[in-house]
Amino acid sequence: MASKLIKKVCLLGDSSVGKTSLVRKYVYDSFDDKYIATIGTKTVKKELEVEYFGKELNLTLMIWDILGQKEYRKVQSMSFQGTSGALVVCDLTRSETLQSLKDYWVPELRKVAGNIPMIFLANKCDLVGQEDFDITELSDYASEFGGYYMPTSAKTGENVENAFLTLGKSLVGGKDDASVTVKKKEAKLSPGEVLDNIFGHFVEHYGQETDFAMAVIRKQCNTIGLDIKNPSKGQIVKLIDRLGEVEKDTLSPGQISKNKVDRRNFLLRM
Ligand code: G3D
Ligand code: MG
Repeated sequence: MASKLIKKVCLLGDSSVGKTSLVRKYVYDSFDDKYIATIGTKTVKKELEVEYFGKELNLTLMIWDILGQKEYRKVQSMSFQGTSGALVVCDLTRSETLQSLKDYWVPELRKVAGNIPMIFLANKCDLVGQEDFDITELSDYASEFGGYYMPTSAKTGENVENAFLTLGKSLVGGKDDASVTVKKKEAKLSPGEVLDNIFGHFVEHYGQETDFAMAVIRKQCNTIGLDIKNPSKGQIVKLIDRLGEVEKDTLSPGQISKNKVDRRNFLLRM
């Protein structure tokens, strides 16, 4: 069953960079959610599915569209409270909006919300030929904070969904309550049960006869020196890596990395 998680995120940046347009494009093009009445800022809700260690996670974003006018400092910093992540938006056609992120928005956000995931957006990328700065200036700045940046257009939709999804993923990828929520849902596994699950998973996905697949597993366990009755965590990690190596002959890179995630997920339950 999918775990549920609710996170608050903010859009911030100068007036007219396109924050409200980005939210509209994202929320109303896909789903017909309605605005929820709030004080001072607009909030919309959007549900998305993200994968976390091979598990489906139902993530609800509470999206706060914050007033861009700098006179509203109090409202802004109140709005930042409790936010888990942010889309930090500038307008590619106005370089002063990038400068504002550096001078005002990012420092203000971090003062209140601390070191949270941020995705940096250079909006209005559809206005080709009207750029006022190069996107590498944004990527240089973003690299100080984890490096996520992308050109977006609320008009054409370019990267709009991607921006929110990337933010969503970064919220569950970190060391926060997501891992706790996921793990709590499932019963603990003994080391033997973890191995049992990993073996079964390998046999199921290897695409060879069961006895042949089991022989492969035996060989890898022997090489590692893994004792079936009393495996250590480190040995299981090694086994997962080695099985991934073996699969290179028969499976696609995508499938191999998915398998690894599934198998590590068993280990997480130990
Ligand atoms: P804000 O919420 O950050 O203040 P808005 O910004 O979403 O209100 O957008 C400000 C103006 O920029 C709007 O124009 C909007 O249509 C335009 N805009 C927003 N995003 C884009 C984009 O990606 N491309 C282009 N070409 N225009 C965009 P108006 O004229 O209504 O003020
Ligand atoms: Mg707005």
